[in-house]
Amino acid sequence: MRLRRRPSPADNSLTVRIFSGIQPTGQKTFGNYSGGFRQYVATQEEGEAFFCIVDLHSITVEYDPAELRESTLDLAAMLFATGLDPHRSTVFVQSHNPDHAEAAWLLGAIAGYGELRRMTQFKEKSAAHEFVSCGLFTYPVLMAADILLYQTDLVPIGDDQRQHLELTRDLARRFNARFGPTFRLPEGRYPAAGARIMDLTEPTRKMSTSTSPEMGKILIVDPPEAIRRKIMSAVTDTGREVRRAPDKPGISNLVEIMSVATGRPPEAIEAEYGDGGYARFKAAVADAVIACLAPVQERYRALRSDPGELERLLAEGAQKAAGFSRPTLFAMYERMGFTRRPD
Ligand code: ATP
Ligand code: LTN
Repeated sequence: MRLRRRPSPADNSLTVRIFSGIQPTGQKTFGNYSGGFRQYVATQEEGEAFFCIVDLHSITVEYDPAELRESTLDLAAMLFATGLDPHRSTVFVQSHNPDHAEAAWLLGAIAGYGELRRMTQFKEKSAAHEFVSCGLFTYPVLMAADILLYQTDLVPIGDDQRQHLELTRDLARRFNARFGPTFRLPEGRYPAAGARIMDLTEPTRKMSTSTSPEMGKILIVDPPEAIRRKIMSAVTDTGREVRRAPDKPGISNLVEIMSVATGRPPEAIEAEYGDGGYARFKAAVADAVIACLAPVQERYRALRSDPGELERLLAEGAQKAAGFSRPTLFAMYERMGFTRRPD
């Protein structure tokens, strides 16, 4: 990636910065593996990487406090189990670095009611809940703060976060134009295959941690029998040809899942399974997903059994993260005309 000129005193790094966030809610799915975990591991090699467990985002819809505490450690274990190296990447909890909440408040001054109201995720989630929190509405502003605080170049995400990333870029441009150059403009990194894994029972909706039914989502921690049962009963379209097509969302989704699980391009999979029929193909997809997740599950169980070590790694991560975000936060205050914070 091209290196940029320094746009601000807060941005004194010439290395590529990578940032992504993931919510500590529920059990993570194969969709999260595809658009999230798998990409985090690939991008950590490319520069200075930060991966944030976004607990402040998780309280924007109804949740259980005891569950949030457990899910935070579950997710930390999963991030390391899927291959993040704590010596290379900074893995931390959002609420452990107060700069995120502060920067979100500041960015709230330049985010418009109209643009937030247009966010698809807000429209969908607010329609699905009786009580719509203020936090759900301003959720994308906090996400922008997460990203911009680290002078991020690259954001590995799934397709569902595209609109939020565009908003982040708009806010960065607006801030830079109004208060002077302060933020780098981040770019999204989406996987070539598997950017949007679909629900197995309803392949026109995304496979979602929070809204998919049990049979619609493959959990990363699912035992092999459960994975097989879910894939074998996945909704497919009429026909027997294994080929992606806009009017065949069911089989298209299984081809993408197979591609993610094996690392092979979708075209090679279509060529191999072509007209062999859906049942044979589904059995092969189940085998591939089980084989892909088995080593992750084993590492996950080992890591999750030592919460003290996970907490220690997260504490180290938070301290390191704050060292990187602080100069940007202070530059924001200064540019916006606040008096200097007493030491
Ligand atoms: P929810 O579905 O409850 O809104 P989520 O799973 O989208 O939650 P996160 O767990 O924070 O929310 O998502 C982490 C990452 O996983 C994000 O980068 C997101 O784009 C990606 N992701 C989530 N679902 C899918 C999917 N079905 N296909 C590909 N990537 C996905
Ligand atoms: N909004 C994202 C989670 C998220 C995120 C971020 C992703 C919060 N902050 C910063 C990338 C960068 C989601 O719902 N999946």
